[in-house]
Amino acid sequence: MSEKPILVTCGLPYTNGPCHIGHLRTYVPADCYVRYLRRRGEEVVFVCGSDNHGTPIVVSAEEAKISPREMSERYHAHFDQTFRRMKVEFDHFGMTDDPTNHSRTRQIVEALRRNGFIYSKVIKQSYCTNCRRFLPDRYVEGTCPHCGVQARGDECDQGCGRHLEPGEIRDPVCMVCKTKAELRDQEHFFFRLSEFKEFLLQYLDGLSGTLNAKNYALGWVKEDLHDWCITRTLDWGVKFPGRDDLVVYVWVDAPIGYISFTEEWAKKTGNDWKALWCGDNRVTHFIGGDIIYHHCIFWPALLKGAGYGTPYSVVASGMVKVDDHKFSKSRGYVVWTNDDYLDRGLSADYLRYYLLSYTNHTKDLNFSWKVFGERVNNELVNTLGNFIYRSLYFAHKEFGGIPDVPAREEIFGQIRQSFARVDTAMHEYDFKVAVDEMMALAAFGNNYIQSNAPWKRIKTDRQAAAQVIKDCLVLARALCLLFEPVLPEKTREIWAMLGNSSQLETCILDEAFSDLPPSALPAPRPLFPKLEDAFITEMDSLLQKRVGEAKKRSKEEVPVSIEEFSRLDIRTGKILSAEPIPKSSKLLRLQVDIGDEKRQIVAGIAQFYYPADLIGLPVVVVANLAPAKIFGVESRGMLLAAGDRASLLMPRTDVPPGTKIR
Ligand code: B3M
Ligand code: ZN
Repeated sequence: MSEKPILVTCGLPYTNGPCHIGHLRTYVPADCYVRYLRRRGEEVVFVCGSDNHGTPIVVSAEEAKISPREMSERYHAHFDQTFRRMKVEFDHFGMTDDPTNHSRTRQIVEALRRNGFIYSKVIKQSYCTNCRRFLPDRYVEGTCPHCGVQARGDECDQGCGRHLEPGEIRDPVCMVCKTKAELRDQEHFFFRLSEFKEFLLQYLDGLSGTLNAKNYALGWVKEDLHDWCITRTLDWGVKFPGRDDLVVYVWVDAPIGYISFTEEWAKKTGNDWKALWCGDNRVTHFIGGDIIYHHCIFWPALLKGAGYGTPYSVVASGMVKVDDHKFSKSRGYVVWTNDDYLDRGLSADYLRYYLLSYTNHTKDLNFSWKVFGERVNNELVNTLGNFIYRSLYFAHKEFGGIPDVPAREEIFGQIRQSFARVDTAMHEYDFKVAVDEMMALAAFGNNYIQSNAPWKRIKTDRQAAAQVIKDCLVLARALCLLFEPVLPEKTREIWAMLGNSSQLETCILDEAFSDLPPSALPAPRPLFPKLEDAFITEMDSLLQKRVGEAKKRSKEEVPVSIEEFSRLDIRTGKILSAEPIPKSSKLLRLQVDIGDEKRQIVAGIAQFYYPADLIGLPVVVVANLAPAKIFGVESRGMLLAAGDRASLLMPRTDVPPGTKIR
């Protein structure tokens, strides 16, 4: 190949908790893509590593009473092993806390500073007077200034999903001791992201990858871009050059890890990392759909500002749901890769197949044990497995191996067509379509053997039976090559059963097109065991139990005393006026009579009510909620409503506004 090698990376897992199937949504498709390109004969470098810095890790390490480095090493080893077990095989899996990344990060920050893209400014930062420290990122919780939902210090993770700058969060509270934080002045360093608007518009226009990444990012860049504070008051992390009291924000040194890991790989293998990163490159990032902003806006601007080449492609996956619920460890909607899956003896290939073929890469993927069982049994076991086994079994039994007849030309034609369709889908990062095409070829094979019934033909026409079997074996070999990126374990075994002594990982797809020479074959074994209903039911009830326990725990965790309850001033009110808030599709500005006064309340109910219909309605109001500004509009109180469609609570009979709820 005359082109440069392609560099593929995956988002880096934080080292503060075990691998779950939510993680795999990025890694399995990336690994499949890399294997596929290699089967096409392309040169690919595949690197990843663990993300060791940032407050999530410090907070978890503090809880576990170990150092953040220890915590990181523990989970680093865990991810490394788990990925290998899932047959996600990186050429290098590094750590962002290793020296290569410290020095590469400092080099990039210094380059940015030299190029005038970093400035310092005194800002107000949350400070806990009880713990006597500044509260970066996840050390603080409060209300999102954009949407009013409970948020973490650096990100509105439950609400609008926006990135929050230090000091932006409303009503900050210390995560550790729950003390109300105060704001104190502190000098920090900022990256001039706002200067990259023109560059980003042009860059994103030409960006390859999935459309969700490109389009979301374009929308955000057009809306507004503000500078990013890139330092934090923490000990753990990469020291900001010249300042011992500050480290760089984790989202600076984490993506730089992609470069550092390439450097480490290059050193190990005697290659040149610069060829992969500088100038025009073929860097392809696989990420989760929740970190598009970081990869399509912040990261390319950082690279550009420091004089590096910018990534060629960003492939962003949809999120994973469990039983149709948003993935959530605390609510029990989680499936652990080791405990719930691999350790129970389930094949990595089955899960890889499900993750790749359930839905298109950019859509949300739902995991359910029942559907998992059905897909595996109907497709992998009954279609692919059945076809391969029947072909090999019959070849061995009747002919002792591969019969000595040339395969039919139309079989090669069929294979060629399938390969072309798979290729198009793979290049569009549409893994579902690609895998469906593969399975369609297996179904073709299954039909072919069924309708030509060599077990009947052999009784009258041995030559005709030999022809059918030969065609099937040629199809089986093509399927093996084609499915290798999806099912690396099973295909390796099929490859050996087909009498090959070569390693499947070193073969290319073109090998499907030469005729198979006659040779002896060993007796085959069935390779795709069926998943029993009882097992699926057991796994499913395990999950339901976990959800049930989480529900119980969350209720037990915060028992509310009657005193606490009586601190809430909940009363009846009456809506006097209602109007939309410009530029917000969800919010309404209400004036509410609460007895002794009139209150302005902002409520997220615009999608469910016409403003005019609300006027005069009795409502229930929490009157002593701390005031908040939502979308720049002051809100002093909250309406009570039930459910996803915000059904407003109201007294059953007429009571005057201001009546206390008890
Ligand atoms: N460690 C995990 C996440 O937010 C984060 C990814 C870093 S990629 C450079 O998904
Ligand atoms: Zn505190």
